[in-house]
Amino acid sequence: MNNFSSRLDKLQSDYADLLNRPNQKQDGGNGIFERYVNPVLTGAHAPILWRYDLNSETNPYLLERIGINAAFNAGAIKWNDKYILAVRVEGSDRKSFFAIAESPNGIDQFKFWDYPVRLPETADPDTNVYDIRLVNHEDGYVYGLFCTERRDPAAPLHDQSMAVAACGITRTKDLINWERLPDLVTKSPQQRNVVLHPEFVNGKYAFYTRPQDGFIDAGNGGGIGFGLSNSIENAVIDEEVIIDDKKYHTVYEAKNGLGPAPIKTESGWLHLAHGVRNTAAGLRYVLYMFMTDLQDITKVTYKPSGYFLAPEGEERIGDVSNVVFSNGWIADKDGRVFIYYASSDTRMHVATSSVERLTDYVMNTPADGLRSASSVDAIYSLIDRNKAYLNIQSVR
Ligand code: M1P
Repeated sequence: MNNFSSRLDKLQSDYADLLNRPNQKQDGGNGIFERYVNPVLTGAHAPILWRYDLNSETNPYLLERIGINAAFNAGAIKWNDKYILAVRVEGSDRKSFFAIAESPNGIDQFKFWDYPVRLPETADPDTNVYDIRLVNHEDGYVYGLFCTERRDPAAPLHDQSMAVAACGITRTKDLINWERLPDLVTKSPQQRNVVLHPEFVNGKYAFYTRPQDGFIDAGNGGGIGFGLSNSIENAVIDEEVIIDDKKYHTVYEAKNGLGPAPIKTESGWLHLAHGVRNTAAGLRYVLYMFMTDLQDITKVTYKPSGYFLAPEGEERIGDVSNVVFSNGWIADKDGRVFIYYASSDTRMHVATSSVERLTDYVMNTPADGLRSASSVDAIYSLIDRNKAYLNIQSVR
């Protein structure tokens, strides 16, 4: 066996082992959700066909020709009984693109489809696209709203990092052929983390937005906004209101952004979002949850204090460390919820819960009192209720 064929055998068997690796629930946890031992997708899950020229004449050393750096920030949808992720795949050239991966059970055996998504461009080509949110809208299309990034035309020559982020819109009926619509127009100079609400609101398309002044620094923006558009083919939001603002000394002090489209429950719309605060070690991204009213979807009815899920263990380390980010979850008909989240802009994980448990968490966790004394009050109140219930005598 020459070196080419032995390398190819090893490559193929390692790849098969990775794809077939079973995933198990981690022990312990807080009861609100379960984490899993292995990430569900990494850059190494990218098919060999994408990365290697497998012709021994044109690639006698079987060198990798196209490097894949990471697989993260995936949109999610249940489709033909399969758990589908629209993954942000990032090449070693730093460009992101979308690729569909599917699993029969939502927790392991995720496999990329043969080809990544060929996303049509607008007249103003995207430099980079990422963080797609898939929404099964009541108009019959599956929409993908994503961030499209282009160099800031006002950037001076010496600054090659200034960029403008906007919301790109694409739609499909088969997850294979994607129609590109014009980018969302709002009054904000930058938009990221834009999400389409799955239902019409007053006969209009409803968007959750995240207006921001700068590409990284949210400036006066940074909260989760909301706006309506008459059309999706030429989506324009004239009036944007903030429904969940960034706030001093919380886990969403610097900025926040909605994750996937909300899940409808009997008690309200369940939302998953990310909050960002600044630390001496850089930005820290965590996930948090809240609920909005079924009639007035701009009204936050419940909001637990603090984070729902924060980076732990290996999740804390990656290309952009100390980050968890989610733009995809799937609520199954039986009430199970699969929360897909990425860690440190590097890999994808799943956490499982249920609509019932998440609703209980959101409605019964104390809200943030915004002061240390209120946090202590909340603990006192819980201890006192426990002592009364368990009939334990007080010793202070
Ligand atoms: O690097 C962390 C995240 O930063 C951005 O999110 P936000 O706009 O909320 O700051 C995005 O680039 C996201 O993709 C990335 O995971």
